[in-house]
Amino acid sequence: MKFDIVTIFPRMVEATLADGVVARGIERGLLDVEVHDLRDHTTDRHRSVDDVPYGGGPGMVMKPEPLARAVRQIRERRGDPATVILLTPQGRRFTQADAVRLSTLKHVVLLCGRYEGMDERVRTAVATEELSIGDYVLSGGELAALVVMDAVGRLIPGVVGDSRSVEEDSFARGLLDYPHYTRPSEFEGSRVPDVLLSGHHEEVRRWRKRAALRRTLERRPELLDAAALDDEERAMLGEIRREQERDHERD
Ligand code: 6GU
Repeated sequence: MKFDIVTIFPRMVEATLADGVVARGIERGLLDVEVHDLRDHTTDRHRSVDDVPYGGGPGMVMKPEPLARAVRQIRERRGDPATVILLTPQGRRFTQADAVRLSTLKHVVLLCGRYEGMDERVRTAVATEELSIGDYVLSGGELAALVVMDAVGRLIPGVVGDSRSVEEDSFARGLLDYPHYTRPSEFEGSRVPDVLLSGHHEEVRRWRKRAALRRTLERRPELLDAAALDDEERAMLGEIRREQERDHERD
């Protein structure tokens, strides 16, 4: 899978390609990542990528031409991408479902926004979609592009060593993860739940499922509306809710 990232901070992006899951994908020949310096696509002496806003007001606006030129060159050198994504806080919220969708594509271009904003014609004439990674403001799209590439890259078969850890991920099924434990069996007075030491695989499986449901209900109840629960999970969730009602009555 090919990624092309267009940014005014290429070193910031390149620094993250040396380690971690994306680095592994590159080493294994599964990911082909190129970072493009937006300033290489300017034509003026000052290599300007921004200009004052029409209509006045504070801040600068990213010019459309360097971004359009960068994407044109990517098309010429690397082929037509399946999607050109503009990373901006105005975008639709990036979710695991987007990561899964993007992981099926052959070639994704990520455009990192900077400054107060982008000329609107980047959105309409250059990008094919706009994504945000959450409801907070970053000073640029670089970190967001790296988040998207990490979340997508780890779904490419072979990038993560053990594919079971991707399949069993929290969010792969729309629920939060169950608690994990390793040795020692007692740490600062806190013991690992007995069931995990018991060797009863079926009981362990049920304990984990129940713990994941309980956590999701307590911390992110809205996820349960969208999660595809099986019969066992629906029954467990009913039990957990009844337990919680009993606990509240007692308070
Ligand atoms: Cl994609 N860009 C910026 N600048 N801020 C963000 C974001 C993106 N997603 C969340 N906050």
